[in-house]
Amino acid sequence: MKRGCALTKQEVVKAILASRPVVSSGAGRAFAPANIALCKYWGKRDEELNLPMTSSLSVSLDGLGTTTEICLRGDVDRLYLHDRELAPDSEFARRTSSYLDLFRPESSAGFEVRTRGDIPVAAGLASSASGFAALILALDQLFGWALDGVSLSILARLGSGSACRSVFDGFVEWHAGTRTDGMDSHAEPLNVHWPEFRIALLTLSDREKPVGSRPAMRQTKRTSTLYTAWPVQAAADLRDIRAAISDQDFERLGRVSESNALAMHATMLGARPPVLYWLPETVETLQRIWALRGAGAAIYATMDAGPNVKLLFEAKHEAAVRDEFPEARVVTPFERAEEA
Ligand code: 2P0
Repeated sequence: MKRGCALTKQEVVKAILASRPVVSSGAGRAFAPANIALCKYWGKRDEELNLPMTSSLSVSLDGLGTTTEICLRGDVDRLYLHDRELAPDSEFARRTSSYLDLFRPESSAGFEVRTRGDIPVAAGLASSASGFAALILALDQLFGWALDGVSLSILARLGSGSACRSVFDGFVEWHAGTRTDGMDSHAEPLNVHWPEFRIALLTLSDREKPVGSRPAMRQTKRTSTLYTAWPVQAAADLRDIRAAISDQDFERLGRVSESNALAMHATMLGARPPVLYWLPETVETLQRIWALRGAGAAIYATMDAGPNVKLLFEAKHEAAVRDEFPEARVVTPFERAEEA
């Protein structure tokens, strides 16, 4: 892809860390939440820097996410997931090490990284979002950079686009930005609390998906004529969702979020060859949700790059959701705000 005068990842890191200390405080430890997009990120304008075609808006899952500890040790990276060392040639280790390359004080320095997550990966929650967000927050502590949220969000994006949203809690908007260096492409928290807001995670299949979201996005953008409609739709949906959040108008929020997810999947179906993440159970679940809605309960669905379904609803319908979907994991994104 022609990138004009865009920067490399390393140049972005250098620009952000220009005046920061390079001293290790011994260790860094941080938690970052998973996030679910209500207005989706689908398609990039720059694949090197993970710059999106459109802005997106998510809600972070309070308490569900990744915790990472990091220190400098030895001359090779050692990565542990739930205390089990990962093979250096595993996909996770290779991706993490190539991200860590951006931050080594010397090229011979190795990191020891210990990661644990309570993310139901099988439920289709991207662990890369909370993973790279926790990693950059832990690096910030390790090196004592004391970076602001915008800088941390930009650096998290270099690991995985959606990770830039997981640097913050609650509702979070990722501004697509227009600059080729991506310095205006970062997330921002909306600072709205909605204690009654609920998300339920439904695992319909834990089989590995046939195609990862990264190649799927690329294929959709390059070959789907339906994708040409996506930026206009996403911009309109974002405005609607922002307004619905500000008015705490749940039905509008649910209606637009569900349509936005379905439109994203429609762009994938238009790709050649098509990308289809849905299973028969996905359709069946949507129809069960629509039946609940037909009976008067404001329960909506959203789906990401996988067959599983996330339900959006308010506290007053939690009993109905638990009744219909006893296997669902119900998350209260604003729990802490509720306690405060
Ligand atoms: C989202 N997804 O907004 C959308 C909806 C999947 C479907 O962000 O290539 O893992 O690392 O920037 O962030 C998944 O994309 O992709 C994603 P990269 P990422 O949540």
